[in-house]
Amino acid sequence: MLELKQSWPDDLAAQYRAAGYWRGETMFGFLRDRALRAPDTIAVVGGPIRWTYGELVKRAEAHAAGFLSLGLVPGERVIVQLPNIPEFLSVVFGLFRARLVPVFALPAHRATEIAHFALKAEASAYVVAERHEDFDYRVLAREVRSQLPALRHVVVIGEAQEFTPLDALPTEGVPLPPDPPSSDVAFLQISGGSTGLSKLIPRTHDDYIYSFRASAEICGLGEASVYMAALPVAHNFPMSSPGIFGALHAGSRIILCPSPSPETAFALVEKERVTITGVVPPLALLWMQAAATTGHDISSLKVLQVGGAKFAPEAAARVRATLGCTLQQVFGMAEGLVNYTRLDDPEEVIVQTQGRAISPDDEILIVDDLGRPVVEGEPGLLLTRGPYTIRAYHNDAAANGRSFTPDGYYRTGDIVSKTTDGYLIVRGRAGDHINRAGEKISAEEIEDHLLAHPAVFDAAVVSIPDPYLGERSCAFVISKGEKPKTIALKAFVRGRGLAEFKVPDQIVFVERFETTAVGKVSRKTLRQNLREQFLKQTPVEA
Ligand code: AMP
Ligand code: DBH
Repeated sequence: MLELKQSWPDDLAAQYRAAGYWRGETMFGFLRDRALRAPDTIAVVGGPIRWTYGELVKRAEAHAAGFLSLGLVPGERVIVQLPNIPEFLSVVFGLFRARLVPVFALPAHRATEIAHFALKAEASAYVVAERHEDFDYRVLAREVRSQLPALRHVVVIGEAQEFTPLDALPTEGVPLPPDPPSSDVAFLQISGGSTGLSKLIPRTHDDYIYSFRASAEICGLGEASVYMAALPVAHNFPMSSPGIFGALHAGSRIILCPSPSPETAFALVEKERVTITGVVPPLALLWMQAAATTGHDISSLKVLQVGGAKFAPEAAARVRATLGCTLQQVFGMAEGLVNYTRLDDPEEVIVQTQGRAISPDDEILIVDDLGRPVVEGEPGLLLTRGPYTIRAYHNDAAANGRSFTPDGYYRTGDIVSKTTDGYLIVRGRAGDHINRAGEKISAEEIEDHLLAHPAVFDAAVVSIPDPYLGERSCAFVISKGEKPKTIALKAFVRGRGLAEFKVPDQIVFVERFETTAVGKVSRKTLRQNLREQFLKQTPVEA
């Protein structure tokens, strides 16, 4: 098994410790400390379940014993694919307690993605809930297991069929290991996959805890706060910005919302007196529209965070009037750097910018294509390093070569400009990914799947501005032989075992792709040309 590593140069690590960013806390340790101080405070509410901090820790310890009883040993990787249910927390903290390493998959991921994570992480176990939103995860688990016998255990919350029910695992009688060093990798987070398949992001206890502890402070979380997770909690935004982990660190109450539809979310805001939550821009638009006619009292909501994709200033300007709360823009990435507008920033900053970095030691470089710093205020490529931004992906030398500079900056791929106060404004991006309502899709990955179809000669996938999603995906396809039906081609991509959000929204058949005189054109230029031609012929509102 490949060792899990994430390290910073010694002098910087020493500096981050001296500055009090890295305090030696661990993922299980911070929760245990919280539970010792306030055992009877409610930690999490989901469906009919309400667990106190004390109960959550007890359940996590029981699961830790259960996982180890399967013969898993500390350091082994466990894919966790769970929806917004309280067991997400008890299982994940149980894994932390057992020094097993969660790999966070989203409920939307399907066989191709799960198999990729399992292979790259060399996972030996997979935890799912029996079903969620009409999808049976046991069917998915069966498919993945048949491809990957190394995935020895499937643990199911609910009716397990041939797999292992979480409930049937022993809850004691297995010795638990001592706490890990806080510089250890605690888990693997998933990148949105801007080129090719998603990459695995090793985050340490030290760096991740710093990011969500500081985030909780920026967001004003305390024991009286009620944080609602409306997006899938495995995603880095609702997990850590400040998310469920930041909320637990601050001793707040977490409400797990099963679906972000305004009806479901507003009902929970009213019932649980939610004070803060986070959504992606398309949901923010829906919520603002629904607020006008809702019968629910959402006046407890003080902060609406919006992030994952660019929030248009015109929409941002309407948040306060429609929802009666403060907008906080969040521009972050699972690789590290997170920027926030501050709650007391002037309205203009809140509306016009994507915020400023968490840490005074976040280094922000904005450069041109040749790597030279741009003139202050001008747009350029964002490079960053700092106390919670990774230096390397797991098990992916090619991506590491592309994504990090020799002096350790992460190349975000985002094009930003910076105000004189250090606030970032996202202008676009360099890479060829589609940011579909905050879900990142790699053009290359989808092109590969289209090319697997016998009637597809060539394919290029581009982003098209979409008034609702921000961007949608459009596949330009040259067919060979008989032209397949659009619907059949979409079904084919879906049938390859991909998350639904990756199925092209639109397919346009073309006769050929333009090439230069020598008949050569880079994929990047090709995608750009196709997008421009398409937009010229079919103007769309952005
Ligand atoms: P990932 O690396 O998969 O976690 O995706 C992070 C990417 O999402 C960033 O690099 C941005 O491209 C995009 N993103 C996140 N938040 C925002 C935001 N508030 N505005 C614009 N883009 C965003
Ligand atoms: O899009 C993201 O990945 C993201 C957005 C907001 C993120 O990782 C985060 C905040 O932490």
